[in-house]
Amino acid sequence: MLRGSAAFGVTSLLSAGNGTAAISEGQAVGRTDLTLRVQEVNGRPTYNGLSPGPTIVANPGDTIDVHLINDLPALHDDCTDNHNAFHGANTTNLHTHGLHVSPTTDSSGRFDADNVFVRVVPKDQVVPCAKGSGNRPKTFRWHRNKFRFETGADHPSGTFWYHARKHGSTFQQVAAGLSGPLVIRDRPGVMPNYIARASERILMIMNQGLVLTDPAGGGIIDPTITMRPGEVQRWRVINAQAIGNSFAYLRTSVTGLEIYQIAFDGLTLRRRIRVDQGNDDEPWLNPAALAPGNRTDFIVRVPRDSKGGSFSIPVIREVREALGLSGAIASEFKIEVAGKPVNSAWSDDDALPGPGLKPIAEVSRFRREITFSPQFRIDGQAYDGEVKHSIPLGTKKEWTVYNNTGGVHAFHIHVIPFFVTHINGIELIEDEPLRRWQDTVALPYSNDDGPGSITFRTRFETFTGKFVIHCHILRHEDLGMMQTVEVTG
Ligand SMILES: [Cu+2]
Repeated sequence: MLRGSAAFGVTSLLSAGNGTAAISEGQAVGRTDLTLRVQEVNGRPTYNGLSPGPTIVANPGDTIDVHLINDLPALHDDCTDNHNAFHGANTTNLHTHGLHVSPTTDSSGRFDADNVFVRVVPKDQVVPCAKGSGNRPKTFRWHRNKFRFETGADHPSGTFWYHARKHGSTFQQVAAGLSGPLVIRDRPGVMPNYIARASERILMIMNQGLVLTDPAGGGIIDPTITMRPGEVQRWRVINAQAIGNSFAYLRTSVTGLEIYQIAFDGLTLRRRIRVDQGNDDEPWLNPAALAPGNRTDFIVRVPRDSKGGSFSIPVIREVREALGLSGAIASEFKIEVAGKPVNSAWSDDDALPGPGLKPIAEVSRFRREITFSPQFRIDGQAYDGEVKHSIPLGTKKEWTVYNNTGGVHAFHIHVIPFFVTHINGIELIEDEPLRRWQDTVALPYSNDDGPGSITFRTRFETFTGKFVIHCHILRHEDLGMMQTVEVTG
């Protein structure tokens, strides 16, 4: 089922395909060398004429080369006195969200890696501020740029994504659809058989709706997925929304389907979690809820004796209910069970291999606190480009991030995941599903008891250089809710 309108346009950007992503282990359809041409179609930016962009698939240890070409028209609007206002609307770049890769250059120093400060401007863009205004002229690239992302052999397997991430235009460009899936394949033999053999679907929750992505780019909005009795599918779900309180829930109030969560933010869990269909809690207390930027993988099974039928899974796309607002924005995700039964592999064993990351023991000597504060500031200050956290390479840290505002925010740190241990000061016990690795986390808002908070542990290793922490409600980031971190070697 297709739905299209001039405003959203994804249907007109559709490419051929059935949405089946052949990315299970050992299937060699990965693209680790690709060109992304940023082109305007029907007044909005796309990757190669499509939105979302093509799925990037790599194995752990692969190098991903992306040739980014900016074919948007020149606007000459990069220079501004206030860089925490929207500016450089057609200037873009590329961020590999969740990958543990260099935040500066590749190992040869020749190519940019996940460097968020790079700005790829349109071909004939005039950038007068590039001349000695303190506006980092070295970070501008004209018309095209080659990014090289080198993953390590020990890089976690899982569901990541890429998106435009140029401060001042991030919100507009991601909201318009400049994003795409990025999958690091499972190592052969690591995942249980029933997951390794499941057919896969990648779903992106975008401002345009719920999109069943096509591996070549584009997709189907608010799709119908067909499953046969006995079939097992893996759904990789990415919350790529950029609007206000765009926390997403799959309200899996579906009888006749078994749905388990097997990974969060690309990192495999240590045991699968049956999705609690009755969990209406705020997003920070619901393991299957996704803040903007989060991903989760589900393994879904139709019982073999299912008589078939149509199911509809509402996807609540905003946290408005939790905030006491009415009129939730929802998408419909339809499942059609039909056809001859199949004998898909299955297991009743809940054990999973885990993320392959070393646990971090108590790090009480290295505590740090930051506060998301009103007017889109952190610690009372709007983003100013100065290093706020200088951290020696190899350091372990425990951070508490407070939210001293009445609204929700989403804390994200580039290039390294973190392990959440406390919510609102309450320690999460060992088997609590919310005690887990992630790279983006919903920050509870303040109430009469004081500010909301999240506490996590992380280690700053492998890479030196500057990168950022920021709110992943991207409009907040553009308006200044960001700080620079530098890992020094
Ligand atoms: Cu925010």
